[in-house]
Amino acid sequence: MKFLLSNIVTLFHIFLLLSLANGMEEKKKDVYIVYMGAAPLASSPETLTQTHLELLTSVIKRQEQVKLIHSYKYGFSGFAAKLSKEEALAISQKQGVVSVFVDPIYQLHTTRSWDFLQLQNSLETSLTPGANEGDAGSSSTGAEDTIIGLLDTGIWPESPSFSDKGMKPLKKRWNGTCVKADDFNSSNCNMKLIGARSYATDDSSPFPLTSTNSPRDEDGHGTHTASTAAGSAVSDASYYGVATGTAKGGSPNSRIAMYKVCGDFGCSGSSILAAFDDAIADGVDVLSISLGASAFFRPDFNTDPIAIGSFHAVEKNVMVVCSAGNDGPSAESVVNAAPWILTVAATTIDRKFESDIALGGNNDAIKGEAINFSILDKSPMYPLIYGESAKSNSNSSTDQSASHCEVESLDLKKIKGKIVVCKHSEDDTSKSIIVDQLKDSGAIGVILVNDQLKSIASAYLDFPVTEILLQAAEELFTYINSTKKPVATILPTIAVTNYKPAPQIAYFSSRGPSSQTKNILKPDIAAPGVNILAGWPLSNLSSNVPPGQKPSGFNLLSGTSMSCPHVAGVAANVKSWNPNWSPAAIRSAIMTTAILMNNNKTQLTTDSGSIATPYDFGAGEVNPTAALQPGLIYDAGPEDYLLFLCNYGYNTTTIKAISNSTLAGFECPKNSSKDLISNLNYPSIAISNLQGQEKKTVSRALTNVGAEEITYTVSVQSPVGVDVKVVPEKLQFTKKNKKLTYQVTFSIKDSLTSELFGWITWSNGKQRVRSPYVISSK
Ligand SMILES: *[C@@H]1O[C@H](CO)[C@@H](O)[C@H](O)[C@H]1NC(C)=O
Ligand SMILES: *[C@@H]1O[C@H](CO)[C@@H](O)[C@H](O)[C@H]1NC(C)=O
Ligand SMILES: *[C@@H]1O[C@H](CO)[C@@H](O)[C@H](O)[C@H]1NC(C)=O
Ligand SMILES: *[C@@H]1O[C@H](CO)[C@@H](O)[C@H](O)[C@H]1NC(C)=O
Ligand SMILES: *[C@@H]1O[C@H](CO)[C@@H](O)[C@H](O)[C@H]1NC(C)=O
Ligand SMILES: *[C@@H]1O[C@H](CO)[C@@H](O)[C@H](O)[C@H]1NC(C)=O
Ligand SMILES: *[C@@H]1O[C@H](CO)[C@@H](O)[C@H](O)[C@H]1NC(C)=O
Ligand SMILES: *[C@@H]1O[C@H](CO)[C@@H](O)[C@H](O)[C@H]1NC(C)=O
Ligand SMILES: *[C@@H]1O[C@H](CO)[C@@H](O)[C@H](O)[C@H]1NC(C)=O
Ligand SMILES: CC(=O)N[C@H]1CO[C@H](CO)[C@@H](O)[C@@H]1O
Repeated sequence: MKFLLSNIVTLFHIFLLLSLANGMEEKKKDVYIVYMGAAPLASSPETLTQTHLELLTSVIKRQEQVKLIHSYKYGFSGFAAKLSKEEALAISQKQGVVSVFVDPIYQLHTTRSWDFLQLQNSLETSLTPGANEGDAGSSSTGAEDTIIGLLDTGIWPESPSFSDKGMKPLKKRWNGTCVKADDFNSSNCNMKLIGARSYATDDSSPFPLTSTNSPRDEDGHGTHTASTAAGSAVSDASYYGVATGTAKGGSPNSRIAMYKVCGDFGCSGSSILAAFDDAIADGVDVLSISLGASAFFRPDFNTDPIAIGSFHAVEKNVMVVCSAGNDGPSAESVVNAAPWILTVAATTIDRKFESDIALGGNNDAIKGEAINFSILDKSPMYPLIYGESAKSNSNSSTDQSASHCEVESLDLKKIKGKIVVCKHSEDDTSKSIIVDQLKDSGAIGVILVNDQLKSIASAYLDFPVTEILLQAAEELFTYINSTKKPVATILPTIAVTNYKPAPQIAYFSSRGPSSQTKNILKPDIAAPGVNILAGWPLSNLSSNVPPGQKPSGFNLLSGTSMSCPHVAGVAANVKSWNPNWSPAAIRSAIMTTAILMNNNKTQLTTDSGSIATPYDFGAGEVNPTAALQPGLIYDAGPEDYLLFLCNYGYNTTTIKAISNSTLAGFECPKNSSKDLISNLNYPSIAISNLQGQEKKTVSRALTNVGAEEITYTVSVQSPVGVDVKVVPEKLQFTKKNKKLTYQVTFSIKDSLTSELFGWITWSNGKQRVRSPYVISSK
């Protein structure tokens, strides 16, 4: 975010030169990941590394230096090394090797990646938190012995969010450490921040990810997510006076361990795996991962570092919570969708940042959204001009380009000293570049007319800008057309709280179904991810500090990156109440207690106003308090996930290599099939490929985690066109029967033209255990 496009170009050129120089004598080598499945119980970490070296040596010809970039040896086995294509192929054929793949670069899930690439001073990522976020079950005490690990950009340890005031020493075993670097050492850690490691640099990587091998956060993202998950309460936090309130993490008593895997160029898969490997051995309880592959790069479960690392984490009882991605609202854009991961979508909160427009004449103010830090007078007002009316005579300039304020299309004399109105579409040059160019050309303010609703308020630090929707622009254009000398001003930003309706699904939040299988419903859950206020480095480097202000130490960001740590905080609280629960049990508690209604007491919608579905929000908006006492849970363990992999299409040989330390005698059932994926004991149900006149039955098992003897009764909410039968309709849990199964049969008369969604709810009169379902013909 802070690095400039020109830096990328420069570094890339240097790299090209270097590789050309080497290329003469040496074939092109890339960093590859060699994944070898579970770490054999019998091997020590040292012998495992020795095995990796031997394997590598066996394929490297000539007198080359043999070097492991990483050796994965605690949570699972494998390594990263520079290899030629031929060497990679040779290794992939060796015994015990599950997969070999080029080290991918993943991205942080703040705002859209194309925004990120278009560089921009990343004003677009900057924006805020909500009145109700951060309260995630934080009233619950406890959690002092729960450790949340984050794979991110590092941490700014001096942030007040990481103060350990009032905390007691950790009571359980912790193998983590705070690594030493030029600007970081163990004195930066305390009873809140108990671990910090860095992987984001490696000399042999073609793109060294950062210049120093320090866990210090030069970006801000990691400081933000860590403080959202488990930051201590900081009163009077604000973004330069906006959104003032107490900033506090979802689980303010939990401890934090940071694993820095991302640098300026993104987050390498080999670093991500190294972080998983250490986090498992260190003893974290919950991992919060706000990054992932883009929706267009579709790695399989055995070539996706996040799927691999999280499988072994979950196998060792570590809960893994991941962001769903910011590639929405297109269907099938969700990533991090393995069934052992809790996948989080993003919603708005009940706060908006309004910068309204006052027009000359007797017009009402037009509601705009943005955060500005500059001062325009309320009166007299400023001349107003539409970009199209300022079109230059140059023959490259069109009505279209001028109306969108492409600067070379404008007659700069005409915009000088005026507020310029510009249309803006998703594919245009980024907003911040257009705004910067207009500012440099002498405009005194900008009104952007967006063709799509964006729930994110952009912050413009030293220039008056506001954004409105196309529909709201009608009045503005009518005024401009009807007046010889139109005038306007942009009013001060106000934070409107109790905004209704909220939550809404954010436009950018990635949507289901998963491109990998339609028989698991993803995403799983939704949480606040728009304009979230949280901790930020106290440096000028990474934050956009308004002129004349000191770095505030807080920033407003948007993305599923921000929603993920909210849920990680809730997961940590659930875990601290129920230390023996499996990751699946914690997920079930969070999903079956989710909220489906907004603060206007109607069903959840997207931020464009349409009714939202489980492909947008999974089981609903996270309910931090109810998740602590779910009554019943859908449990699952490593065997269930192995069975999933059989049904998905992996063979017994591959699956044994992935996980034979858990289950020596595991065999895929002969009847394994994609249809049976729906039988995984998941807290939601997804059935695909259901044709007209057909029936499909799935089974589920519920475990009673509440009062000893209790009866639950089912109720089903179904759309027209589908018949749903649950057998039995009553589940009587006694002391002997803590776990009971039921079957659900779905049948349809006519083939469906689109997916249908419904709900299956078990209730004991007090508690409600609710699961969404989706059925589709394809
Ligand atoms: C799998 O089991 C075999 C024999 O039981 C053993 O030789 C091998 O090392 C194991 N592999 C892993 C990854 O645990
Ligand atoms: C750790 O860093 C602090 C401040 O940068 C410095 O004062 C201290 O001497 C360092 N401690 C060690 C053990 O290097
Ligand atoms: C910490 O390390 C010790 C010794 O290597 C090991 O026995 C223990 O299992 C580790 N703790 C965790 C939580 O992995
Ligand atoms: C129009 O474009 C042509 C080719 O780019 C250029 O030679 C010519 O000078 C331009 N005319 C004007 C009026 O700008
Ligand atoms: C204003 O005038 C422009 C042309 O100058 C026209 O395209 C637009 O439709 C008019 N808008 C309104 C609301 O009258
Ligand atoms: C709130 O709900 C009522 C009726 O249920 C509806 O008329 C109103 O428009 C809603 N308000 C918002 C802001 O959506
Ligand atoms: C940040 O910038 C201000 C003024 O531009 C300067 O006084 C201050 O020293 C800078 N702080 C850091 C940490 O660089
Ligand atoms: C299992 O699958 C792997 C990868 O697709 C393949 O290489 C291997 O030959 C298969 N093994 C058997 C026994 O089918
Ligand atoms: C598949 O086979 C297993 C035994 O390997 C059996 O328990 C299960 O009921 C079968 N499932 C179906 C749907 O036929
Ligand atoms: C954050 C904020 O609202 N900043 C400024 C926006 O502009 C008005 C004046 O137009 C200022 O009063 C605000 O402080």
